[in-house]
Amino acid sequence: MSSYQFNKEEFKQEVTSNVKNLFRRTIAEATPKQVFQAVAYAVKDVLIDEWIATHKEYEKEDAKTLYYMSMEFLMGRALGNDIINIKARDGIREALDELGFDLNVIEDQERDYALGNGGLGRLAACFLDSLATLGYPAYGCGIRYKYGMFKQEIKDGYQIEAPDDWLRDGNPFEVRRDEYAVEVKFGGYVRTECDQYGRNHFIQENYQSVRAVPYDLPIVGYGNNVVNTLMIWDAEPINTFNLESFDKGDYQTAVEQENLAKNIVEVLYPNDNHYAGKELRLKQQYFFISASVQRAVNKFKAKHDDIHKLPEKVVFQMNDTHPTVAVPELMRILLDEEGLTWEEAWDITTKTCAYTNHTIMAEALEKWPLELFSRLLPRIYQIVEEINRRFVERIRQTYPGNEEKVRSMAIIYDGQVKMAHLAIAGSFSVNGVAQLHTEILKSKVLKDFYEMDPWKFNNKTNGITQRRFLLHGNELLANWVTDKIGDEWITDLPHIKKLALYADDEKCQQEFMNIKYQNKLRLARYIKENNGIDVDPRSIFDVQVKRLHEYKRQLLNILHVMYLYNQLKDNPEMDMVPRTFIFGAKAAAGYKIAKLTIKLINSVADVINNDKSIKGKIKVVFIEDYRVSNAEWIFAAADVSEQISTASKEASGTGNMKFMLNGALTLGTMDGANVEIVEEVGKEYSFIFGMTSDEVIAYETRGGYNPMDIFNNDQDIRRVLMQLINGYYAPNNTELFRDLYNSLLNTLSTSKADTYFNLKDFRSYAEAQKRVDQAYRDEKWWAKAAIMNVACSGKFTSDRTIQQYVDEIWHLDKVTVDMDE
Ligand code: GL7
Repeated sequence: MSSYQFNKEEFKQEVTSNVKNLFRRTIAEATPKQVFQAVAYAVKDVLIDEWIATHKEYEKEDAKTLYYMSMEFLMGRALGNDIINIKARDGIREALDELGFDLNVIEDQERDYALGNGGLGRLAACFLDSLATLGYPAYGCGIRYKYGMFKQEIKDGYQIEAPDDWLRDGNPFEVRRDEYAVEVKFGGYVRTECDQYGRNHFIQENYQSVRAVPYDLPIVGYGNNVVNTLMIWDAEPINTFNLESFDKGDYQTAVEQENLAKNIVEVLYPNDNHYAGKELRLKQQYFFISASVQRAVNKFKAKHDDIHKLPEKVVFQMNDTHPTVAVPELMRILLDEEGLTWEEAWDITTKTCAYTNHTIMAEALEKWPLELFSRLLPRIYQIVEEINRRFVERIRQTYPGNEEKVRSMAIIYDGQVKMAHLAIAGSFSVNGVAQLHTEILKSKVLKDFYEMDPWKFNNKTNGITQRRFLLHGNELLANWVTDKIGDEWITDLPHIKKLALYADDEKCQQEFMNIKYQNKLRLARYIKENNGIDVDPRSIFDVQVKRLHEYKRQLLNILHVMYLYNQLKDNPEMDMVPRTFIFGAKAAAGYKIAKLTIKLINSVADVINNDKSIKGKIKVVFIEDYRVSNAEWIFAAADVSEQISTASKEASGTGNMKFMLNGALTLGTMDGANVEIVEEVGKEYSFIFGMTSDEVIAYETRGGYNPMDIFNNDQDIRRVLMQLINGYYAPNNTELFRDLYNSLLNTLSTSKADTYFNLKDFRSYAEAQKRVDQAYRDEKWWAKAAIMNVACSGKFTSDRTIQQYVDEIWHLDKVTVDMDE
């Protein structure tokens, strides 16, 4: 298989001529942003041929295709990743050098594609990278939001949200595919018509509709000429507004349709792990699902006559419950447009759809009010009612006389459509995202479903792509690894195990620690530029970066910082390794307690960073606008990876894996994939603390615990808590952090006090933090432990995850693309 041959002179010429054509400038006059655009178009020029060749090959092989349906794809930047994957990074760097530009600066001009909130969206992006690299036919199906995840600014310690106008300068990589536009209908009513053969036809009338137009983005495999597609849908008015309709009196309808189209794709909902029940959100879901399912069926029918064979060629993976309307939408097409019987349609649908559960947080469960659901999607609602009727019938047959089962499992109940139940009923596979998470699903959250259909349930532990999070994000370490053990790890991460041979070698340890130091310098410069704070690259970089959520317990982390600071104030000579506590997190715009936690972190930072008496032993930094592009630098620079969620709450976590791959040691609870990380690297090279998930769940069934006992008996904790309400960190407003204090200690109701066990786990956490401090003093041990973390990260590549999905769920055909043909 020959792959792309980079030609430096040609490339320089193309960039120069792109600058000229796009901006009427010579290369010497071009701004870095203009050069970025010019380079992007030059790279696209290469990709396009491989993209076409890949799809020719899929056609020729008539390969089974995955449609990965997701409301979110948190892609980050494309250019740097793409040029790595076409193996042209060194060449392009040299070419740009010769033109007088620095590749890093050029890459920095690209905006992140932030079409996602956090882990769930980033997982989808890693999966696309692995699918292309492994050569599997796959489409990502999503929404082309006009505004992605908001940009976070910190003003006076508070989070301010600014719109993410990511498309302002256009997107050089996208291709608009007008020829594949389809219509999506909302509202109105369904009229039933009986034909001459006595068959019912269902006709939606008086509806509003939009035109869905797909934009394709290339997803480049690593060194294999495969380019897959992320297809994101834009909405347009079905008829451009015209005076004629005004005359006809349809003015109102025309305006409404125009607004509908404009609103649907306007913005990504910034909620992570939280269901808000907004009508527009349901519109977004049906919009992109209907469009994607129509496209998939049309594509299948263009090549095949027998719709019954759909499951042999097509599989839909639903990324959480957000795309669940795919089940009734496929049913609608099979029943109403293909004229199949219910039994035939259901058989095909349940062989085509599969569902991944990503959370057990009750507040994240999607339950749409019937009124809203039936008004917006009248035909879909009829179908869901029939699915429910048959499903309940089956429950009653399986468990005669047990109405409790109906209550807990029905799809429609209590005036709501329960999307998780619909997803399970309509799927042939239901998977969790880490061993512990899947066990909790089977034994607790989805127990009844598991007992009725155990064969559906399976685990697929999440993974991450080492191409972005080591090869791109940490070039120094990547080169070092390749020097030691060769470059197989790039496409076969378990190879990295060979590094274990070097873990005891003192020279290697020094080299490793020196690379870590260089990465810490790079992050320190970033922090200085963006936050104006000086941090000591010789201090321990202790990092918690992820969405802000109570269950993730950033509060526990900052309470511990406050405790440590108290100790230092009491005893300025206290012997401790200097520590930089680094935070990065966005809070959902409406999540008050999360936003207050950000303010607290910044207030604590202000006090501590300006206190000369502690001689810089502690620094606290809140990195503004945490996102994929700066995350790559942060992982590279971390010594300690904070993974401190309340056990049982974090389904998997994937940041934990990115830290490990970059040689940070995990300070964490036995939650999510932390359990498997510890299993791989060993407890001796991690810092584990806190209650187990069984203990947490046992307390929860008993209605919680009483944090006042701790408050009364532990004076260090009491002191920290009092500092939340005595103005220690907010001299002008002693009430500022009252809500945080109350969330921990609510004296009116213990069941609402400290629901995430911050205080319960505090001592155990502080003790683990002490072990970190002790361990870091032994530089050789630390280097060895860090190298062992890298060496044991092989399991956590998304290549492994994808291969398991393929082997056990999707059964896709692998394809090779040869550019010589
Ligand atoms: C999440 C989980 O919270 C997270 O633990 C997991 O790693 C991720 C991907 O499986 O999915 N579930 C969820 O609703 N969000 C997540 O990030 C938003």
